[in-house]
Amino acid sequence: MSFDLFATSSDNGVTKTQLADQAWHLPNFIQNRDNLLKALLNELIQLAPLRKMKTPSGKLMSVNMTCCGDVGWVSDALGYRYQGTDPLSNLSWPVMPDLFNALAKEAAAAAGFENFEPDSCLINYYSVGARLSMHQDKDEADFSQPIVSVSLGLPATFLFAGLQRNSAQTRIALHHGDVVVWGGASRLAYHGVLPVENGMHDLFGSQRINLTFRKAC
Ligand code: MD3
Ligand code: FE
Repeated sequence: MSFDLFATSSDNGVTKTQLADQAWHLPNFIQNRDNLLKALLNELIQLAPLRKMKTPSGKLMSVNMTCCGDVGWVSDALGYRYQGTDPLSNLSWPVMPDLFNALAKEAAAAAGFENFEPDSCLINYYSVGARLSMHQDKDEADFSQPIVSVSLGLPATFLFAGLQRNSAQTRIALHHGDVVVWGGASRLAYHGVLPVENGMHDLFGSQRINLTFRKAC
C-alpha cells in the first residue's frame, strides 16, 4: 500500500501526520483536557499504585506502570499477560474513566478506526532516564484493533521500525498532548522510547506519562 511519508492533513479541526501504513500522529489531540487527565491519573494511582515490573528474564523495567480497565498488562517471571486483577492487591483494576475511553475512541476514529472499544489502559510513568527498549505489543487477542497512545508531560523520542527488531528505524518527537494511533500493518511494528531527558513540565513536573489504550480481550 502506498502513502505519503509525513504527509499532514486536517479535517474537522484535527491535524494528523501519517507515520506509516495506518499509523497516525495527532499532535496535541487532547487539547485542554490535560488538567482533567491529571486529576484522574492521581485517583487511579492511589487505587492501583505505580510499580516497576520485572521482565520474564528477571530485569527490573525502568518505567513505573499501572493499569485500568477490565484487564491490565502484567509482566513477571511467568511471562507477559493481561489479567483482571492487580497482582499487588489481588483486587480488580480501577475502572477506566469515561474521559479516557472517550479520548481513545475519538482518536481512533480520527485515524479511521471507527469501532475501537478499549478494554485496557496501560499507564507508563517515565522519570528522567527511563526508557523502553524495542518490542512488539503482541499480548492482545485481536491485532485488527489499533493501539492508541497519549503522551503527557516531558517530551520523548519515540522509535519505530518494521516487523523486525532490526529493520530501519524512524524517530519521532512526542510532546505533551500528542496522540498516536497504530493499526493495520503497523500494529505489530517494533517500537521503543529513548531515555527521557531532563526537563520540567508545567503540569507534570520532571516526568513523562504515556497512556496506551488496547483491546486486549
Ligand atoms: C507502535 N509505550 O506501553 S506508546 C507500551 O511511550 C509502549 O510509553 C510507549 O510501547 C510509551 O507498550 C510507546 C506508542 C506505541 C504503542 C503501541 C504500539 C506505539 C506502537 C504498537 C504497535 C506499534
Ligand atoms: Fe509498546
